[in-house]
Amino acid sequence: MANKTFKLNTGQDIPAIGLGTWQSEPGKVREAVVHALKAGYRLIDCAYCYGNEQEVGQGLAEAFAAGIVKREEVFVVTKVWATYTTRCALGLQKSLENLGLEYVDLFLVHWPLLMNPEGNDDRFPKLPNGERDIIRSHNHVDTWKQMEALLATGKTKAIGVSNYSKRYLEQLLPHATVVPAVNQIENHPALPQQEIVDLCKEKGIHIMAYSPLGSTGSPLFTAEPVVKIAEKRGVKPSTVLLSYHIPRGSTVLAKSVTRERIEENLKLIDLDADDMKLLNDWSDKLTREGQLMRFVYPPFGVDFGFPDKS
Ligand code: 1BO
Repeated sequence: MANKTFKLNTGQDIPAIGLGTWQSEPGKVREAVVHALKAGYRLIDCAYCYGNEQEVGQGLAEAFAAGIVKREEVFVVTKVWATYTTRCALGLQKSLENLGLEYVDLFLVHWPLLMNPEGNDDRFPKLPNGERDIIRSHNHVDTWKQMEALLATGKTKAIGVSNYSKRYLEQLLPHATVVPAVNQIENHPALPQQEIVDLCKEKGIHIMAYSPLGSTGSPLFTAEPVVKIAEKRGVKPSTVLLSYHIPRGSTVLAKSVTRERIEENLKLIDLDADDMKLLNDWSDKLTREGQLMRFVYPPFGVDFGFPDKS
């Protein structure tokens, strides 16, 4: 299962599981990347906004030098941050320099959002009055046109989006010459995002699921259907939550800097139809009752058109 891949609309194979690096503690990311590659991960997900691309790059360089893996065997994903959505080529260049790479395999628009467009490397700029600097009215289709132009540079093999709701995708797709290869979204049984997942499936856009376990101390680990399946299958609740994405045809991102957990997370299992029904029934119940759980809030109170208002 660790070797399972899906096919992108570009023809590239994308691993079913990847190492997430969002909120990975500085000083631990390099070793986590090396260990993950040793353990068998072949996808590393990063972003300019996470502030740790340089460490990821150090881990990759170390793994290449040690012969653990070759560059072409690793699927590297990064994202253009909101401060570069009007300057995508520059955003990509900065990420490549941080990572020490010639190209990435997939470059995503991190959020359909624009901040401080003429600014420097400040990832979270503030206005003189202390409020966050946000420009909410930018044209995200223009951003996509810049992303499309990047393909010809060879500095990314594929392009995609992240945190795009159905509404944003519906705005984008009529203008897209290149259909996004991926939409990376928060996704787990308590936030199935079915409307987005269904539209992406119809349009050939692959889903990458982030925060599949929720947050620290997440109620997902103790949720009845998750525990029931974990007990029946003799695995940890985290294994059930990560494995949930595979029958859905999605790639799942597992974040950890702990050796044991990095290895544990790789042990995906084949959930059967009964297991999936239990999880899907739970999703439906939470949806009906308005109890969906979103652990990653769309930033800065901007309405991104997600159907749940959590
Ligand atoms: C705010 C970052 C969400 C995951 O990429």
